Amino acid sequence: MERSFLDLPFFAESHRAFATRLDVWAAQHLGHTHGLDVDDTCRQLVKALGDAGWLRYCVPASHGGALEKLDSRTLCLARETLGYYEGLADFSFAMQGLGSGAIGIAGSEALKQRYLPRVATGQAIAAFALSEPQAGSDVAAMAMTASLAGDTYVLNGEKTWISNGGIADFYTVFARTGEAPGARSISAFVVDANTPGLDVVARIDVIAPHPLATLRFSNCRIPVTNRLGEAGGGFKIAMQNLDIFRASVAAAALGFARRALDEAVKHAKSRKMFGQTLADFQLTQAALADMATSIDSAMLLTYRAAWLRDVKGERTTREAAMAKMVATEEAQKVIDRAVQMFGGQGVTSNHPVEKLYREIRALRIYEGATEVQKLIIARELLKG
Ligand code: COS
Repeated sequence: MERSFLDLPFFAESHRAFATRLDVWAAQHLGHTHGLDVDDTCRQLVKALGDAGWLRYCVPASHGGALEKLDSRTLCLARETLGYYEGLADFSFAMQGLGSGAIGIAGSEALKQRYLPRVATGQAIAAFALSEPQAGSDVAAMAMTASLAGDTYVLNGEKTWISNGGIADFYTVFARTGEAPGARSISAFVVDANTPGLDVVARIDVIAPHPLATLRFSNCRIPVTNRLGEAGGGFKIAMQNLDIFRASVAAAALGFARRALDEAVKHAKSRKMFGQTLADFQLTQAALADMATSIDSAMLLTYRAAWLRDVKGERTTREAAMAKMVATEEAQKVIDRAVQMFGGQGVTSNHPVEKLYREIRALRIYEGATEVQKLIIARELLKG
């Protein structure tokens, strides 16, 4: 994978070493799960990523992680590299982080001890259950309730579009506890997948298959101690978690786009037509130049957001939103151009660029659609 960008001052030596080690590992170990269904593929990938120690970057060192706290640049480098080699490897890595992030942010010591070390080794699969049928972009509109009854909370409602739904060992769940209207009455919880009253009621097939499901909670009882942080503090926890992982979605898009460009360059240099190679045509050169420039601009936004968070310790809501929007939108264009360059091969099922074409689409929607990122950027701008 192209790695000259690692010379930029955004990175420390440890990042360069990490990216190089992961690149070598990914080139050797990914892409060997053909023929398995999507659930088994993801289970195997979580195990492989856990055994090799990569999932330790998803949790803090105090609870089995590799670094003192989550490092945004490392998460981005991991997703970019894994995305380059295998979309589901990136997905499995990212969900361990997103699914356990709220525990790291606000969980009690007991919850951190119970879940995070197992996330770091791949022994437990994590999931983040925020969206509902009537509350996707508008998180504060969620309807699911958690009512206090003695020393338990009783959960009722539905969550949908839940990644790892069906294979997760536990879910970070957000529900309304009723302290105040809107965003201020949402609380966060950890719910084990085998808790009575929690059912996976539908699996959802999507353009690039991955484990995705609708969950139903019917009088599902969990101990009060499974709440993360204060009652009513769940919305902020969700947003803080998304602030970290949104920049990493940008990085995954970057990995997909880099792969598409590499495939396109290889093809352009070897494909003969009209007595020359595809790369000899100025139209091809113009396309490749646009693709490379899009990738570099997305890369700069992505690692700016990551660097700001790691080094300055600032809230990076605006920068992460810009990175996510630009990187996913540009990656879609880069990949589309690669498909076009490959002609008929480009739309053949399971051709590398055809797979990327399907993989990238959801990234413009999940963890805040492009339109939501625009709202977030404009809000931050106007509030100054
Ligand atoms: N970090 C910390 N706190 C934050 C925050 C952040 N990034 N974003 C918002 N908050 C706080 C606000 O400061 C506000 O606090 P106060 O009540 O103390 O003032 C509170 O949370 C409510 O914020 P806001 O009024 O901005 O909430 P809205 O309901 O208007 O929603 C958006 C804002 C659109 C940004 C939010 O709903 C969102 O991100 N939606 C997309 C969700 C998403 O990514 N879904 C995909 C699910 S995961 S695949």
